[in-house]
Amino acid sequence: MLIKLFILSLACYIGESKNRNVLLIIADDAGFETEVYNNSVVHTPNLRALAQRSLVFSNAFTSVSSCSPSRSAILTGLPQHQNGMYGLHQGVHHFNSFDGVQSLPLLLGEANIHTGKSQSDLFIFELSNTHKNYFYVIFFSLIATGIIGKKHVGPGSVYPFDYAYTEENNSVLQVGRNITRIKLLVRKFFKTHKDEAFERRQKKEENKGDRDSIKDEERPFFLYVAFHDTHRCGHSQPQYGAFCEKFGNGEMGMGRIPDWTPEYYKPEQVKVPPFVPDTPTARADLAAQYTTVSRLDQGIGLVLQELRDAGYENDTLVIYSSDNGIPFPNGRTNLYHSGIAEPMLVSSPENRERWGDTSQAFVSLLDITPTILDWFSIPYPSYSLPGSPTDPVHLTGRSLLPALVKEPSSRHTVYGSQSLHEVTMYYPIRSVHQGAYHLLHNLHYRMPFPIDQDLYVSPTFQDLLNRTRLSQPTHWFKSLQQYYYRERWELYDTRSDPLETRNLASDPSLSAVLESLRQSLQKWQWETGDPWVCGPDYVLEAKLEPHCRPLYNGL
Ligand SMILES: *[C@@H]1O[C@H](CO)[C@@H](O)[C@H](O)[C@H]1NC(C)=O
Ligand SMILES: *[C@@H]1O[C@H](CO)[C@@H](O)[C@H](O)[C@H]1NC(C)=O
Ligand SMILES: *[C@@H]1O[C@H](CO)[C@@H](O)[C@H](O)[C@H]1NC(C)=O
Ligand SMILES: *[C@@H]1O[C@H](CO)[C@@H](O)[C@H](O)[C@H]1NC(C)=O
Ligand SMILES: *[C@@H]1O[C@H](CO)[C@@H](O)[C@H](O)[C@H]1NC(C)=O
Ligand SMILES: [Ca+2]
Repeated sequence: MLIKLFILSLACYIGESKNRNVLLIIADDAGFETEVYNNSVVHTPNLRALAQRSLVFSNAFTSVSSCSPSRSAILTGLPQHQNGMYGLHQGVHHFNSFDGVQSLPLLLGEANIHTGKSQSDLFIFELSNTHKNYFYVIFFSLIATGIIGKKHVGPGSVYPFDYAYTEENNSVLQVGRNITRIKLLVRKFFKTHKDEAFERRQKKEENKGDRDSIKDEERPFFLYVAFHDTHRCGHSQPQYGAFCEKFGNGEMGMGRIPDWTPEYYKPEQVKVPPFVPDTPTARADLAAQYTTVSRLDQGIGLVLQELRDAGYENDTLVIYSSDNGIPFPNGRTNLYHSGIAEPMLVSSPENRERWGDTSQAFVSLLDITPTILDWFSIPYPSYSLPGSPTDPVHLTGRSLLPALVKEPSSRHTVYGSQSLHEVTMYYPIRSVHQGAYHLLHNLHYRMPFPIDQDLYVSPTFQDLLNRTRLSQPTHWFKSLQQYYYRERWELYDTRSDPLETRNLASDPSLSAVLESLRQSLQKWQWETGDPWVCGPDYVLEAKLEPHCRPLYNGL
């Protein structure tokens, strides 16, 4: 009886069923230098067009301001201290996520739960769930996964993709910045996808004379396009300019990217973010960054055109964001607002009611994995990691899909966790941003804040060093000394002090705010199995009941 009812409901549902796919676009070190975020200088018509079909988040934050840790957090929903990717993955130091981590591509590849699509799938169904008023069919079909561009996470077994063109087997300039090549790789992904569906249909026809359309045989897909723009280039390929802005521009020795029309900006034109020194050198640096933004924007246009041409526009959730803050002082590698605030566009063809709106909700890149699982109706994973069998892993992020329908009333808090960037750059910070208040805990605040190689050689930072050394005006909002040596606790009122210049941690009138933020931060650290939860004045004794024991070290 139950089964009969189920089949009946399912039959109704099938009538309007369709595939659901995901296109996740992540830029590298990109910020708010776009029309979408009201920068009136830089031209980004393609991002603007995407924003018109998206909900635009103005309070989106990464949990960590470093490439691999952020990408691992995007793809697992777990902060770096929980998934194990403490620092940069590439090169000899090869930080990796723990072997037992269940990443998004792993979960999607193994997913055997999917909304019913065609009756031919019913031969192995089971009644599974009545979540969201839909009936679900279990059938043993996988979601096709693809990655094009910068991967920068490992090990391979934790982040498996069916289709992969990344720095692991290609030049990162080609798969991450050559937008013609990226366009062709996206086209190839869709073609491979359709060819596979065609083969499936042929097999079925041989067996059963089924008359489904090709589309009905298609698996859903998750395609991750990870641009290497707008990352700096001066440290690795200085011949192409500070931001690789000359790569492929058609000038002598630069090669050509046929689909890219470079846009050039004058240093006088750029909008200098308030946390960057306003000097001629920094302005020239930003003008180069803007040119690279034009390649990113045109690349996004090409990728979206491929999606449209392949007929997936109305079936595909598109998410655009970036992994960390822009590569300028106070930006990337910092958990200050300037290091963690990210652009974030979410475009759902099924939820058009808020297209073009701006949301003030506090959202985290830790929400991306829960959002994509929700879109595919796959339950959030529940498992234990070998190192901490008593601390079951559960996602602390939440799906963004409800926000696409209605502005959420309960999203005021995001958390941050940074441990390293390069292997030498140990500087653990934990943070919580709740409403107006932003609290940062610099665990080893007596050490100088470390500087990465890529930023170090940048014109802006070299200029800052020179000016400091020569006692010239830096035109920066803080001194290098202040930048290197921080207080243990930093508390900012970001509404009255968006640049985070006045530390209110010792303000007695805010002691209750400070205490409440410290407690929610601690709670999140325990919940996410943070090994740093007791530092620097206590030691974590993890045996039996984990707890913090005092060191009496004067902190
Ligand atoms: C850009 O400015 C407009 C007009 O002031 C405003 O409505 C919109 O929310 C801003 N967009 C973002 C993303 O801040
Ligand atoms: C990269 O890996 C993909 C498989 O994911 C393969 O098809 C492609 O040929 C490889 N490219 C190179 C240059 O080895
Ligand atoms: C970019 O890729 C296209 C297509 O593969 C190629 O023809 C072109 O030479 C590449 N450009 C550069 C600068 O490598
Ligand atoms: C997508 O949906 C819109 C609005 O419903 C429709 O106008 C358009 O033709 C659809 N595109 C495709 C490719 O189905
Ligand atoms: C900084 O000073 C050094 C040494 O005088 C000089 O070679 C370099 O060009 C300067 N860099 C910038 C960006 O001003
Ligand atoms: Ca990055």
